[in-house]
Amino acid sequence: MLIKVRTSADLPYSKVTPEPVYRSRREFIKTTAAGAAGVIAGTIAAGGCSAPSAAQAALPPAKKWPLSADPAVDAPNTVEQITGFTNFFEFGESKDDPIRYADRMKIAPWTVKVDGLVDKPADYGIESLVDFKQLEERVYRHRCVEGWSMVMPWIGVPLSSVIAKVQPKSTAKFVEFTTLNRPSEMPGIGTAGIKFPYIEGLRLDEAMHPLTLMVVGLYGKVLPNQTGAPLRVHIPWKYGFKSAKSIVRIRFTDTQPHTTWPAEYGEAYGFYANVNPTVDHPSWSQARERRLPNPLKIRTTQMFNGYGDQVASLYKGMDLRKFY
Ligand SMILES: Nc1nc2c(c(=O)[nH]1)N[C@H]1C(S)=C(S)[C@@H](COP(=O)(O)O)O[C@H]1N2
Ligand SMILES: [Mo]
Repeated sequence: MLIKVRTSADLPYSKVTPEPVYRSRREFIKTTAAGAAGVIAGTIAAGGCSAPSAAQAALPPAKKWPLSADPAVDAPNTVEQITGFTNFFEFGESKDDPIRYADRMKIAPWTVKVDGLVDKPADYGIESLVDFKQLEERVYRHRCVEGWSMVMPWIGVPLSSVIAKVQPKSTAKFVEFTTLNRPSEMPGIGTAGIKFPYIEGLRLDEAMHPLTLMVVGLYGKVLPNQTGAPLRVHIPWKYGFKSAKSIVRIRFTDTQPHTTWPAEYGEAYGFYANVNPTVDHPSWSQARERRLPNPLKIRTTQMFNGYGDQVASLYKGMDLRKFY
């Protein structure tokens, strides 16, 4: 007789570890590391729902970027892994809500409002911001605050090339990204416990850094909706939450933008959010990470997610414990 033992791996992630740690003030449930690992493995294995790629339109060819993560140790995750386990609270709080509901979002037509301290403010179509003849595929490490990491072969253009088209004024010091807030297509709006629209931001020199990517695709195709279609950023030396998805407005300003996570739970999430193994989250150590899909594969977290030789100079003289 086979006795089925219910393990933590059978539980949906949402039942065990509410990631949105804004809740931790109220009702945070602490899980053991091993328990959480089992749950993550279960969620990915159950992977469940549909792999998104069949219907996605193909992109023009992208140049392979030479400075990829080391392919020997950093094999890219599959499209199923990347799209099946992610945060996009507009579709719900669980890692597997976005793959279930994100296809409700209409991504065409799409305009991006560019405003603030900029010489060419306008409502732009995507093709006027992104040069689809210059696409690059960059294999980037991705590290989340909750302790997991993946490797993602994003396709896009340097954000600096987008910014150059709209010409910020010399007084601009920051760039703010506002993302789509459309309750009729986004069932998490109204149920997820954070305020919408989701807002992110960067210092202008971070935004102009050659590693910062404006992403439009994944594995040769336009972005699956739950990864932030049609336009999202990725900043590989920062925690995953800095990567705003489904951007509808880019605003240039001389003051630090009021971004979502520091407003919801500032003790845990700072504006900078540089990957830093020595600054712990109130609920988690940041010294190690679990490379999905195998949560038992534990790695040491690297300062700036391993991109320190390229980005550390941006923060010279700053106390990175204070500006976390
Ligand atoms: N619009 C929007 N963007 C968002 C989020 C969100 O809820 N809404 N979540 C953030 C968080 S918390 C993470 S970890 C990353 C996850 O997506 P990725 O794995 O594709 O980077 O998206 C970020 N961008
Ligand atoms: Mo996150």
